[in-house]
Amino acid sequence: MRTTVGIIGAGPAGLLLARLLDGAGIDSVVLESRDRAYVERRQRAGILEQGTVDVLRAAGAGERMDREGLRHDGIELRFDRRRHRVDFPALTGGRSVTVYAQTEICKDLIALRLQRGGPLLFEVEALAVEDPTGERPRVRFRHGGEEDVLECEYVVGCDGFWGVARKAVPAELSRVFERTYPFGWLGILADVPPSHDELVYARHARGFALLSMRSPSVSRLYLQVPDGTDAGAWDDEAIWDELERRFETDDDWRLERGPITQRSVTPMRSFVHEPMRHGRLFLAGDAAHIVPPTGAKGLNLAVGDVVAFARALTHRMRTGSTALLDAYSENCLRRVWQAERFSYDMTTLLHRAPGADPFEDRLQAARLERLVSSRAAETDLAEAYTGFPLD
Ligand code: RFL
Ligand code: PHB
Repeated sequence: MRTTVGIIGAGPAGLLLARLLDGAGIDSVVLESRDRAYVERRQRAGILEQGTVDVLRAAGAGERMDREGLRHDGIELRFDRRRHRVDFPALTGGRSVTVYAQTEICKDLIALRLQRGGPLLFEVEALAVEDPTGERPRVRFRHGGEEDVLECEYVVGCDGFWGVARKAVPAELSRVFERTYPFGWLGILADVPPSHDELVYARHARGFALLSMRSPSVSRLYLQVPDGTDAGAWDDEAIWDELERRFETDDDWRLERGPITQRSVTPMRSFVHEPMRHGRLFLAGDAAHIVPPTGAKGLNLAVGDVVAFARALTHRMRTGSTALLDAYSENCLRRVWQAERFSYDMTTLLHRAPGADPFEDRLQAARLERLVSSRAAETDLAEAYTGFPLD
């Protein structure tokens, strides 16, 4: 098999990249180790920055998002039983975010790709990227017990944190920057209308909680839990009781309960691999960087990376210049580190670290107080949350 761009992974990064290359008349092959149903069901992100929405629309993948996505003009910060709304358009000159689940983006992009005849190959596991610095890098893969090779001009590793692409960068050229956090998120999906019309980020002495949603009838909620928590260890009523405690306010706000249809625990980490390019191998999305989900940035960063790669390769095809491909890593990392900073700030602002001492508690309270009393501080949050421009 041969192609111009070999794409490993059919998450949002790989699927959108294939779509963008299609639009530019550049052929690609997408290899995905899981089956289609799995990829379409994997519950993850929910918040799209304005720039991500614009990219999906321009790629012709925005039709259902425009119909079913929910525009959100703010979030609520909740602490000490108080509620504070951050008004995005007022603080950013009109920017907002959209709630549209990652599962739905993947479904839309998969349908579009298959409609055009693919190639998008499920249950094909990439084993290694070979000769990434040569003229013809290869992806060795396995399908149905048989091994084969995909010959490419470029390989883009969109294979997430646990993928193989990153391993093709020699250790002596790799630099890894990392933080793990001593807690995770227990996430649930519940068949109940969201108890608030915008997201609620709550800091509580018992730990962080987040109220989000997937649609007007489906809620998505998260609880900070100790590292290593087993999702099955909590019964449904215990989850609702704990959510209720952490969202408590002094007014008559109430948390509605409903049947829990899915639950899982996510560990939290910050991770950046530099550089994001090695020869003709490019890393994009979670394959190159992870942010803790508190800032809702992971999916949006993945989109930024593949937009940058598609532009750079189109530029190379049209002009012969490799300038943008050469600048790929540096350009992406600038945006990545801003998202790392913001996600770290949000995480340390709102979570209760086990063993946090009273000094840290007071500092957290002071940071929150500052946020709700200074327009400058609030603007900083609103700008980062709604996203920095893609260029
Ligand atoms: P993905 O989605 O992990 O996709 C990688 C794909 O590669 C496949 N794969 C392979 N295929 C072939 N051969 C191999 N050897 C392979 N190894 C792996 C995998 O099966 C998979 O299909 O990475 P991608 O495309 O970079 O997308 C990144 C996003 O998924 C991720 O950043 C976000 O989900 C993060 N995230 C959020 N991001 C946001 O922007 N907004 C949010 O609100 C948000 N909430 C979240 C999140 C992530 C969460 N979890 C579970 C980590 C909430 C949570 C709870
Ligand atoms: C989600 O809806 O899954 C979600 C929303 C906001 C976050 C993280 C996750 O910060």
